[in-house]
Amino acid sequence: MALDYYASGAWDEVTLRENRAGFEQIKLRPRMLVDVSQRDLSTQILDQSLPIPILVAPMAFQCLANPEGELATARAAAEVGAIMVLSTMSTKPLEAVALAGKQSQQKQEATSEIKNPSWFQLYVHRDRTLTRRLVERAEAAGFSALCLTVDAPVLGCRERDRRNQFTLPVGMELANLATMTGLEIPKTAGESGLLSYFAQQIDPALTWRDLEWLQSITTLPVLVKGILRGDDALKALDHGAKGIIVSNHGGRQLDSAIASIDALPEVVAAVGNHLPVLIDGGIRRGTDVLKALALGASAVLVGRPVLWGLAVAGVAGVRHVLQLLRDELDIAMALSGCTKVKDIDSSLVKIKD
Ligand code: HOC
Repeated sequence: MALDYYASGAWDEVTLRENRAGFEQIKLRPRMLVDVSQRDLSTQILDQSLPIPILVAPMAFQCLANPEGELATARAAAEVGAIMVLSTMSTKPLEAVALAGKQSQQKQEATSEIKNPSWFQLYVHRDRTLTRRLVERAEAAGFSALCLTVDAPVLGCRERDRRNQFTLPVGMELANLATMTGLEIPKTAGESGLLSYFAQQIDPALTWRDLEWLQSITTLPVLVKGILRGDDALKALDHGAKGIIVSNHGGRQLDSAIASIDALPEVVAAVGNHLPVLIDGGIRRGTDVLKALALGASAVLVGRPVLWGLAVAGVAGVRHVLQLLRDELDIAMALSGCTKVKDIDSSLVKIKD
């Protein structure tokens, strides 16, 4: 049940596969005879210095992979210098996750430039008081940005979850919400317990005005996650977004939605001069990170590989996955003639017709 929940996409999982296929169709055009003996993978986003242009994507219910759940991911991410985006639907409380990240970061001299190693992903509840309270808690706990998910007015239909009648095992809860609402994912769901919980709690009436509202109740920058079109990116900019995350929710929402990497150029063309544009969906290798940066992304978010690392070996597993990606990006940059992230430009890629 847990593996199916993490691995699955919506309906026929076309978008899930396309996210990978999109990257595979992009070929690299490396530059030769550049002195690449010194390389620097650091970058800047929203006035934050990042040692690597790789973040951990928000993923729900990480205790399904390891008893330490989000605490382990936060520790490993901070050790490697990757910002972790914590899901509203975490199985450890946001305050504890923020603390775990900070404590781990304080031990790491190399990554001490990150002001705060965690961002918070937000679903907006029908009850706005609840959302406001969550935002206040995230701010108080020291999260340094909010990512508003906009591609889930309703939950996508993941048939594997329905077949499994997905629910959280006894003893595991929505750690940020259960204490505030007393509500849990139904333990005896007819289909997927997620579907019923989501339909009951998350507001399908969200509009661009709510983005303005959200930005008005917080001092944190709000990034909009789930954008696949240039015109939507422009609307996000007009309504106060401080960044865009190009995403189709890992293929878990609208099946047949365009692959994230295929949507990236249009979004970058629309707002790339004004806002940082990040991307998730299908990033499995350092060369994928290079391709995304070449097409104008400021950074990438990695999801499922982190969960696989977490499931195999907890903190060590997540650290290993992030280090692999970092080292692969380093090698890919060297082999492409790039010494720093700013050297990675669109001339490095060729998209097959
Ligand atoms: C209880 C509601 O974004 C996913 C996540 C979390 C969904 C919310 C579940 O599974 O895609």
